Amino acid sequence: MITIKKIILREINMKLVEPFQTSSGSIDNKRILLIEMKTDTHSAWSECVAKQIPNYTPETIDTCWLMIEKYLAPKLLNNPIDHPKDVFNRLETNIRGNLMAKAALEMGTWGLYATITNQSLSNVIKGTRKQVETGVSIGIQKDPEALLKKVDESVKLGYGKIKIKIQPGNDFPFIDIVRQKYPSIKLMVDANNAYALSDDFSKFDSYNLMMLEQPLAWDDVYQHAHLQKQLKTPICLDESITSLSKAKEMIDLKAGQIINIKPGRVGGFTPSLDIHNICQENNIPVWCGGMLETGIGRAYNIALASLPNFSIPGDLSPSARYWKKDIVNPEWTMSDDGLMTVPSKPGLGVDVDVEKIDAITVKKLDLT
Ligand code: OSB
Ligand code: MG
Repeated sequence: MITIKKIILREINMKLVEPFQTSSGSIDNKRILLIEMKTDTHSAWSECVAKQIPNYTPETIDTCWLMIEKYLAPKLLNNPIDHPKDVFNRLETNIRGNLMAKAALEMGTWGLYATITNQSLSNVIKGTRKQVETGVSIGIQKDPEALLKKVDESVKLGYGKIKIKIQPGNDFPFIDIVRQKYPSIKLMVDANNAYALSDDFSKFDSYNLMMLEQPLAWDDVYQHAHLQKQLKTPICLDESITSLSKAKEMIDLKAGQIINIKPGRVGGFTPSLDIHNICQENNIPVWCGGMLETGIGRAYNIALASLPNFSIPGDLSPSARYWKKDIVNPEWTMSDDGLMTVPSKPGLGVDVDVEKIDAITVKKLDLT
């Protein structure tokens, strides 16, 4: 039984080592919402992955703050929890959507449970991998040569998968220059909704891409089914998979062959585990997406990626790809052969640098 007595919300501001551009906009300075949950004896941190603007999903860091403060935290405070697997349903009761806000709290309870029971996060969710494969997501660059330079650096670092962001006008010459030089690297593209079903997709099939991620509307499954029929390249859904039910829809309609699971996007670990399992039963591989997290959110992603059906390298990069100095110790690092170790220590597996967090906190709220 876990009784949460206090939930602390904080906004911190951190600058990315380089701006990250996608088809829906560019980000440089990041506003980040961190959560700390406390019982009488233990505490755990989690991260809300909502962006500052609603250009990925409808949520933002500000809507999440409001939802957590007004509606979600009161469902957890001083209201005992038997097991973190029960938390998602509790947060779902009479509160629609707002999955990133829910996920931040839901995952925090898994972190708390791991801490209290002296187990690693990976162990708590029955992860099987001791190491996970890394991948890098490279933003849209000004020209193909600039992209190639980024890919050169990434290949040298040993990443297990390279994902490039694309949009109409920044697609084929960019993919082409990379494929010419690297005929066999694991390469994929992410369009973040930038295309329409009426566009010509035939060229994508000539680049031996692992997958084409979310080419059509952010909330669409149906049109992706039509597109998948005319494409050999597997479609991977990201934005439109917001629940187990959406994952089933994708599988039934054959709207995609791979799912990018981001625990923040689906409401936390419990729905992530459900999606992982239904995909495994249907021979649909999954991989763990990223939201440019700090080392705190990364701890949860890496634990999740240790599950058996996370068989494709995720958007899991070491701390240095995002931050000059991360807010955890040790920082997340990768080996020369592109692997990250899944911590076996109890709790998140990394220490949170509270002093550094204090120094960059711009807003703080204690809820009791
Ligand atoms: O579409 O996967 C995406 C970051 C923010 C919003 C959406 C996406 C991304 C990424 C970043 O691709 C991946 C990472 O965290 O390294
Ligand atoms: Mg994506």
